[in-house]
Amino acid sequence: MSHPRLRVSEEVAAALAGGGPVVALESTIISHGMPYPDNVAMARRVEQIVREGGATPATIAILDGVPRIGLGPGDLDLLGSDPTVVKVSVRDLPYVVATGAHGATTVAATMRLAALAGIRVFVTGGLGGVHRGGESSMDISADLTELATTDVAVISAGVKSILDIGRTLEVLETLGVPVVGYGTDQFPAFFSRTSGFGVPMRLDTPDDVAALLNVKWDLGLRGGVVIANPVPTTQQIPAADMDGVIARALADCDRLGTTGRDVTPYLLGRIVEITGGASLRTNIALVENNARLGAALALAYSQLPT
Ligand code: PSU
Ligand code: MN
Repeated sequence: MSHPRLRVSEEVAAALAGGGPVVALESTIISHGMPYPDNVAMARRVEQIVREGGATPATIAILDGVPRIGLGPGDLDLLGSDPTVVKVSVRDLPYVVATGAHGATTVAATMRLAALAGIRVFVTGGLGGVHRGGESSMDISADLTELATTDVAVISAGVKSILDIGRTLEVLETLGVPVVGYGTDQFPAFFSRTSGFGVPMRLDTPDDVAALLNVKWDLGLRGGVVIANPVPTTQQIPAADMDGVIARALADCDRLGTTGRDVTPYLLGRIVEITGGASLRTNIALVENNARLGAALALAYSQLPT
């Protein structure tokens, strides 16, 4: 039985009831991560890729105060274009639900709602983490603390170097979160396949990742797993090319005095502006790449002997 506070679409409910593969998808990436209308096109395409991979997509958001698991095309349009949609991390969930507002869920909030619905595999673009200067500002994404406690595997292309990648990896280690390099020994930096930081473990097939998830949760090791899937080589932007762009975006953010939950959306939008849209093309390509892996992983996990 589904949680009484959630509204699960018929398609997702049927897949879950039959033990079929389901892939959760977040909505902050739609509402606050990319410009309209590319964001809506991306959201639809990613759902299609998940279907082509043999799994059921479950995009997660809050509409009129109802946490929704599995959306229709009109819902994706609203999320992509309505300026009243609030960015919802875990701390914001009760407020947005209780006041009947629209909310786009971050990695942290999407993980929590996916887990409530019984979904174990989640695809996104980039994770939140420790912001640069986070050791004094304490700006550390709730994505990290959520990974410590909620049993969902999160496929991303790593973290952008708008964050402090080294400290982000340190916090994940402290929280006991496995960070798996998928077909790579380097932790990827979103736009680029390399970050200069290694991964603590590497796996090369969906079956191997499914086996790790199974063992972790069987052992009662609660919490998520980061599966870091580098952007395809042909689509990457070399780290050296992004360094100057990111430095400019960070300087502009400082100058404007942007803080709190507005920091990440501001930086994402500014990077698209500065690169004249090149970063957006890479962003879309890496999300699509993650969706292909997500479908394969959900399939492999659903086929494990129970
Ligand atoms: N990084 C990206 N794209 C994104 C986000 C992060 O490259 O869209 C979004 C995700 O929803 C992530 C959130 O969970 O930003 C983190 O926000 P904050 O740093 O405020 O926790
Ligand atoms: Mn923050």
